[in-house]
Amino acid sequence: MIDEVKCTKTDDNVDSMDIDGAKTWLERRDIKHYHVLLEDMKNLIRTITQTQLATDPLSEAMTKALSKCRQMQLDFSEIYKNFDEGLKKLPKDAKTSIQTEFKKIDSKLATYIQRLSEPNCIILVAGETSAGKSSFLNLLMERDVLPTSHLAATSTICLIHPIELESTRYFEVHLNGKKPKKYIVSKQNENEMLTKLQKKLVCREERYRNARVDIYWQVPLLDYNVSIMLP
Ligand SMILES: Nc1nc2c(ncn2[C@@H]2O[C@H](COP(=O)(O)OP(=O)(O)O)[C@@H](O)[C@H]2O)c(=O)[nH]1
Ligand SMILES: [Mg+2]
Repeated sequence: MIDEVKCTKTDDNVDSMDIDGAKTWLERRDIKHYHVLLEDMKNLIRTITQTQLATDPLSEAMTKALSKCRQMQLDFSEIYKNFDEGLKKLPKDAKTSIQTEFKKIDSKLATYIQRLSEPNCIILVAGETSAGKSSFLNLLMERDVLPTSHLAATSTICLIHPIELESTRYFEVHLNGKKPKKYIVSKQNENEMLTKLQKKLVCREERYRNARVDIYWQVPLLDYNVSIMLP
């Protein structure tokens, strides 16, 4: 079962990089080089990522935790499946009395089994105001994306979704009952867009009550099926 656990990034992303992708990857990390050939750039990227993975204890801890989380998901899924099978085999009257006692048990079991089969995992970052949550997440994103302050700063729920290294960064604002609005972040407008994003994250206007902002950004330490929630 452990073979199904896939929590670490592989070299696949580097293999499929084109020259622009490789250049962007190196530029974003401020890595100076004199390579002109794509293959040379890819080799440099492979060396950097492998060295980082091998020496980064945080990355190792994160991989272990995610792998454990996935294993627990699979174990729970197995328990629910066995329970569901067992329920089906019960004599009719016993089954009916269980269904009366635990309302909608069949559909609940089906929902849980379905949810547990999805590899997505949300990491909740919680702590007191000024504990350093936003600062920590900015470190993971390698950029001051979230506002930080000794006073209460982030007041809107944030969901950070790691994206591929060369993918375009963007954020989506979900206001109550409205179609989400998408803001694309490019190399040219990055500062301006981050200022806009931070304004939205600290906004205390009534229409921002229960708002959620989804941020699509590179998080080199995390796999793509993990999201971070900052309530
Ligand atoms: N000295 C120190 N200050 C920190 C550290 N992390 C965050 N801060 C500061 O503490 C304040 C609150 O941090 P912030 O990330 O906004 O906390 P949050 O409310 O939990 O999101 C900011 O002024 C940060 O600059 C840290 O590790 N050491
Ligand atoms: Mg904060």
